[in-house]
Amino acid sequence: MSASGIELFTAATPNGWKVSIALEELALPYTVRPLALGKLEQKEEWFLRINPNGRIPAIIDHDNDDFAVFESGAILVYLAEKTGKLLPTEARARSRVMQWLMFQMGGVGPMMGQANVFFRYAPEKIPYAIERYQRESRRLFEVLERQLGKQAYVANDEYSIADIALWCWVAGHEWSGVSIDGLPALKRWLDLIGARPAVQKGRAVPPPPTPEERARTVESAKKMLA
Ligand SMILES: N[C@@H](CCC(=O)N[C@@H](CS)C(=O)NCC(=O)O)C(=O)O
Repeated sequence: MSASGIELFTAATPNGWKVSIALEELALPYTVRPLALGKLEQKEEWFLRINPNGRIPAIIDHDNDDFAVFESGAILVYLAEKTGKLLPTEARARSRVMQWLMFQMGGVGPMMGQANVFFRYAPEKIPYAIERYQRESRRLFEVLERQLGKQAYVANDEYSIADIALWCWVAGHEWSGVSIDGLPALKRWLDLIGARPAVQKGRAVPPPPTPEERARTVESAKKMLA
């Protein structure tokens, strides 16, 4: 366990990247503790004491009496408040960031996550389930398209934790089998955020799993779903 800075418990997934990207953007010192999801390390007792939900990401802030935070949205808000960056203080601008962050946490993330489950991992292909989650994800992309047709960033006219949270999921649209064809503003925004050096650095944390590790994660996900 590190003695100072932020300790990040993570894996190479959209929810994990949200936090490593935010840490890079905020230039906060951090150490990475990768968890082997395929080996169900996230369900071990020691980790449940950090995140009772047994999922990544989670952080421990060693500069704040080892305070632990779980849920990626809550971690983003914690880090933004700790540094006074990526979350405006003016009430309405702040509310807009929270609205789009909740839109990601309650909508885009769960819908794309379920699209991944039924499109990629489920032992049985159930067209109704695949189509339901892909269609709902596409509908949410169209909501973003309308918003991004009006302004450069999702919540306000400046980059925020809402862009980080949404980008991490939407950038994986191909893996979820959801097209972004005919959504030019969304495409523009994907490229804009994806070109940021901190986004590229954070997206590479932890290094992507080897093909064997990835196969093990897929197998373990299938077993959990069986
Ligand atoms: N709402 C949670 C979702 C976390 C989540 O689903 N994490 C996935 C990886 S993206 C995970 O740990 N999966 C392994 C498992 O469910 O055991 C958050 O945003 O932090």
